[in-house]
Amino acid sequence: MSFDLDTYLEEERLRVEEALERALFRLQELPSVDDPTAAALRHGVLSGGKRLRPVLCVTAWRACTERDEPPSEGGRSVAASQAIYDLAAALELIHAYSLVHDDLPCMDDAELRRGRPTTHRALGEDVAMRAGAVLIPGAALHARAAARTLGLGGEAVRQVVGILLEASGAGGMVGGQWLDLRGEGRALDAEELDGLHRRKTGALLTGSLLLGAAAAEAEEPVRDALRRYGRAVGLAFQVADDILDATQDAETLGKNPSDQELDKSTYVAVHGLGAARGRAAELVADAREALDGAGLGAPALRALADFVVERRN
Ligand code: GRG
Repeated sequence: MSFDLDTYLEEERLRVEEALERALFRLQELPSVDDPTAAALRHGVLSGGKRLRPVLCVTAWRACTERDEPPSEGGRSVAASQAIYDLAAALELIHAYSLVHDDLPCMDDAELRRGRPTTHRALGEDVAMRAGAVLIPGAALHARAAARTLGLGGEAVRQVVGILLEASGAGGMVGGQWLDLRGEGRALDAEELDGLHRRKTGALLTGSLLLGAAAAEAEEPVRDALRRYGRAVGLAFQVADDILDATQDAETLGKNPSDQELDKSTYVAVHGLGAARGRAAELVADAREALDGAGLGAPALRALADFVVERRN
């Protein structure tokens, strides 16, 4: 029987949205509710998006704990059944900050994100800067609290926070963004392009899988398989992003400017459209092999790997 990914994504997204509301409620203890920073937090975090990173996290957790259905609240406390979504939401807080800062005039100077004005265009540059900064420690603290509510011990809690921060730090997303900015206006070779995107996009996507595995206290071989799956899907995601950027308009994508306008090297520019499509397919096959090798049926993870390269935005 084929996996119904549309229904799965819709149900999971709803749970993630609820978790993000809970996360913002806590974060907004800092700026008073009538401060524009609170509005910027809501604008940056609750403005749509596929919620892929939290969905990957919860799906990996479920694959490791062999729960096929979304966790029901029967038999477990409400707090415990929500906690895996709270943990997963921390990834989206980091992702949201990265988009808010990426769009700033000192970076990509974007006007449109997820079909709406970017946070700084809507609420001001200083406010967007502040909201992004609040999200970074906020995400780490939120992850720690969720891991404790899940009942994880001290070592597992430390792992969870470490995974989140390593994925988003200089060896991961921030380092990748720096390489990206440094590469603007220069033709990168294939190796540089892979290195940049393994950090900029791949690290947080891989971290999403590892976070789910750490929350499930999975064995090392399973974590290795999910790491390989994450590395493959993370790169496939970026190849697909470049294909979409080259073939779709700003209205369909809900964002501008395009990579071409920013004079960025892309998989399409470096390899050509056909070879980029071939690379994406190879990476998805590698992701599936990783699951096979660890004996993980994980139909949702398999369907998500296909979704990453077949998506429309
Ligand atoms: C100080 C150098 C420095 C960096 C700060 C700004 C920043 C940190 C990092 C930017 C990282 C970045 C923008 C990565 C892009 C990742 C990406 C492909 C975003 C689009 O992700 P989707 O398609 O978006 O999942 P939705 O809208 O669905 O959430």
